[in-house]
Amino acid sequence: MIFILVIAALCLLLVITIFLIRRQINLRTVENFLSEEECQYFIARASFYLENKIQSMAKNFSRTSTPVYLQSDDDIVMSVRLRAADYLNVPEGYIEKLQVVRYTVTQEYVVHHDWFQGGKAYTDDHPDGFDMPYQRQTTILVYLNDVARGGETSFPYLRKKITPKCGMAVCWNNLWPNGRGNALTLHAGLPVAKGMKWAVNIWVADRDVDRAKTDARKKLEAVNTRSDNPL
Ligand SMILES: O=C(O)CCC(=O)C(=O)O
Repeated sequence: MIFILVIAALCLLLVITIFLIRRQINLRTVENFLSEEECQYFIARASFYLENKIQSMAKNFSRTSTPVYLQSDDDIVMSVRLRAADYLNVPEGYIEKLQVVRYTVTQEYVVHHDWFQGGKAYTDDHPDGFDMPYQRQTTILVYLNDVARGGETSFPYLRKKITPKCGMAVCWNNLWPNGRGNALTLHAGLPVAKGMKWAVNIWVADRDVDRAKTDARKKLEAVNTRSDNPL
């Protein structure tokens, strides 16, 4: 009898733990987060950058898809940024530069986390980079088209696979309540089997992104100045 009670208690504990983890990650989808016109606009703008090779791509061996960053310099990009900020109830400055990703057939992004594990930030005046001065608290991934076959976003620990749908957003929390990265948010963009896949990453930080980078740069410069000074 005691044995059965212990097993039941352990099962209950497991169910509660799974429930709390799922609630923390809060993986959800939002239909029509972007309109069809906005999706087409994002694809056209990213295609222009890709065709004219305006951005040089850093090599990343876990991703065969191609990323393109969009400047926040037009009304449509700005209105999407404001919509995302409003949806999460954070200031617009918490949102990183939007990143459009394009996958052709067989391309994928293997399992990874969106939160930083000792990553670096790179700017023109610090090409060698400096420690990431913020964390990505939330990801909003919006699909910009329907994919003919494949290209699902897979969350192995959550046993979830999401099929891309034009305009639909997938949203989740990357961090634990103490601000540390949650390893259970591991996810992948599965290989595209037919057609193309386009999506936009809207990464939301835990603080103002530009201010965090400026503060970190200043701190680094202060340290460098001190170490240059023999006194
Ligand atoms: O394309 C997907 O489904 C996932 C994309 C992703 O995880 C990323 O770009 O960081």
